[in-house]
Amino acid sequence: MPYHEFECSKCIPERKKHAVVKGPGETLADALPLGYLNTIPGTISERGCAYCGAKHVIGTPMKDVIHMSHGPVGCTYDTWQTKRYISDNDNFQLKYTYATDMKEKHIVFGAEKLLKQNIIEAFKAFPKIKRMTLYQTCASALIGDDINAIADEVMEELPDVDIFVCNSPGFGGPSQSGGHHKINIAWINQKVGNVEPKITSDYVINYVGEYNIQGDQEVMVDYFKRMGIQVLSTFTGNGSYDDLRAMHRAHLNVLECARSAEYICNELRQRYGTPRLDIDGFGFEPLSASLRKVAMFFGIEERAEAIIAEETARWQPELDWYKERLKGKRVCLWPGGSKLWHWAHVIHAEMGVDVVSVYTKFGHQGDMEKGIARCEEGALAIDDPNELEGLEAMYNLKPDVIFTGKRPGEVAKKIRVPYLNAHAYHNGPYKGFEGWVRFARDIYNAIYSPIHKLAYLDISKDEIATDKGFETRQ
Ligand code: CFM
Repeated sequence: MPYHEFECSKCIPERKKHAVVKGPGETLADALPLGYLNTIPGTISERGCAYCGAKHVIGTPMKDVIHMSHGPVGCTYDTWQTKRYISDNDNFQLKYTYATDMKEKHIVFGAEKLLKQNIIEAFKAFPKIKRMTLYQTCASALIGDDINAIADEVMEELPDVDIFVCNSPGFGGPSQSGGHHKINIAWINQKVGNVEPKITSDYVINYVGEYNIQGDQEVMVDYFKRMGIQVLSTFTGNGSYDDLRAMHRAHLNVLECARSAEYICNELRQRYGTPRLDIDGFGFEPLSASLRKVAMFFGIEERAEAIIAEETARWQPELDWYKERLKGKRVCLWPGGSKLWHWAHVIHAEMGVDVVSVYTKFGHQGDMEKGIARCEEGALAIDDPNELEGLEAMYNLKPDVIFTGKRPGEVAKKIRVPYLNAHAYHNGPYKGFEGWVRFARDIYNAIYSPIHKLAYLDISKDEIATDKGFETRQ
């Protein structure tokens, strides 16, 4: 039986079908865990909500915009210290956080006036910024505040500003993935086609599903520019609001994270006939294949080959140095969504590590299928895990390192398992040839850092760490 039952979740029998072990020779059809369902009450899921997926993942990376949440101030918590989608606009989108700060009295009497006052105040405080995104939250959606009407009123009173309204309250889907979908569709419905861009090349793309985590977008855009390609917009990392209104004029949508942004690509294909090409910026081989595919579309293959040859010659020896030292290390690959399949096979092939477990917090079954197909036999695959399941898995699998987010990462440290931040990275960017070497270096440091010796120190026994292990203090 491929399903895996956690000891700690025996009291929640519905959880059983959310984890499987990839047995030898097993077909994927027998072994897919259930996915993208409502979280089972009582399991203390670690997912984000639909508002989080819309605002904190896709909306906020837009750089020249005031991002206003209409709701309690706590909804805006996820910002500077957890999100690292930097921009070349002095990180304006990360430095400032805006909320209308709804309180109980607004729930009773409504908060539309409060919202309008906040929008006008925010534009006054930053007179150079003329664009805003407005996010619905559970609190304002439940009382029925009409944020579209307020946005229209403000745009009439201040004709030089433009406001995008995102109706994706926290309860608008089983996880952040529901919010990805909603904001994709809202953007194309409200904004695409409103601006005509200046075309400067025969090769024009939108770079989609790329959020510039620690500079990923800038690395990739540099390759495209070296190939003579004009990147009309990036959806949305380091992206500009008005560039994204001109997405309809690209010749090709180059899609990086299919989990979060395939919806807008599919709509652009239907409405404007723009083809979609899925690529992968992680790992020498997938990245080289991706650059080749984009080049082949435009018939400029030799330009891609030149970049691949130059970058590989520069970085391959460093990657190999790390591969030598990381060979056979056991990894739990526990990101939120699509990174399980972006990374699963290539970290084994190019860095030598073995993937002993994959999980996804909100991925769909297709994501899990690709992830399981690419990880090692015997690996444990978990959908929407809770904290106790993560702990049990680490005790059983004894990984050398786990790649995950901050919250489960801190839990792992407590049981002395090193963790690497798969979401915001430690010392990124991780995309691009140099980025991939940075990733390998971070894994190496996570595993081999002498700091982990200190983690074994039991200060209640008055021990000290020495080169030979632990000794009682004299
Ligand atoms: Fe796509 Fe992302 Fe991811 Fe995602 Fe995310 Fe992220 Fe992630 Mo954190 S858009 S699915 S909702 S690659 S924020 S940049 S790292 S969980 S695996």
